[in-house]
Amino acid sequence: MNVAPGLFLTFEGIEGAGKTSNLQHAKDLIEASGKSVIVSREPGGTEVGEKIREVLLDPDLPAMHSDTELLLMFASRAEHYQHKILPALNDGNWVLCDRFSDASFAYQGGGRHIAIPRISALENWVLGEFRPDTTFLFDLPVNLGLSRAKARGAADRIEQEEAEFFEQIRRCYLDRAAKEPERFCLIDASQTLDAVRQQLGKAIQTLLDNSQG
Ligand code: T5A
Repeated sequence: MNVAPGLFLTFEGIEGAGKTSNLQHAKDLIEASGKSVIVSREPGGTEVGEKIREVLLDPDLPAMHSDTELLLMFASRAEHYQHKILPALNDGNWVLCDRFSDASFAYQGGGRHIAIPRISALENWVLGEFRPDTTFLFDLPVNLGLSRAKARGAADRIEQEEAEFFEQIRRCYLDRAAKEPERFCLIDASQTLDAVRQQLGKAIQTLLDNSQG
């Protein structure tokens, strides 16, 4: 639950789903309504968090234990939440974040098979009861997402995993969306960029209408 005056919106999905491509569009729409917007990302978003991100995504590092990976994600998140997200929301900004804790449940839970209660315990430790107001889940078949990500450039450490890893992540995201339909907004990311933007634009307009009413 977010009790600050600004809204916290997160963008989730498998690799190549189009989150980054659509964040700027969402920012433009919200700013056009007169609101102030901060865009950020995870892992990362702060000076310390970006250093942690470098370690997490470095393709030249030897295999990392799944607990190490999870703890580094939450170390980055603790810094991000305390030093950037919360102050920005308390100042009335809307914060748009490229991935947040749902990614830990999907990747380290669904993908790496860490027990969900262990991830929930970390989430409660780092965030208390704070959760995103709305989570846009960009959903598309794994092969399409991976081919888009591959066409864009060299794979990072996590992108080097097999397709089945990402199938499990996609299933975990969809399960979470089904369990929390009031928070999740499902976007069909297999469509053209214009069509995806239209879906996102409608959902953002609803949020803007509700925030003014
Ligand atoms: N991670 C993260 C965890 O494991 N646990 C966690 O708790 C957290 C927070 C982050 C990695 O860390 C993992 C997940 C990730 O593996 P990242 O670089 O931030 O690494 O990875 P992604 O967020 O997955 O970034 P990607 O760039 O791969 O995916 P996007 O942002 O969804 O995709 P985008 O917008 O960059 O688009 C990819 C390509 O597709 C094209 C774009 O032009 C671009 O070239 N594209 C489209 N083409 C056709 N039609 C469309 N509709 C298109 N949309 C985009």
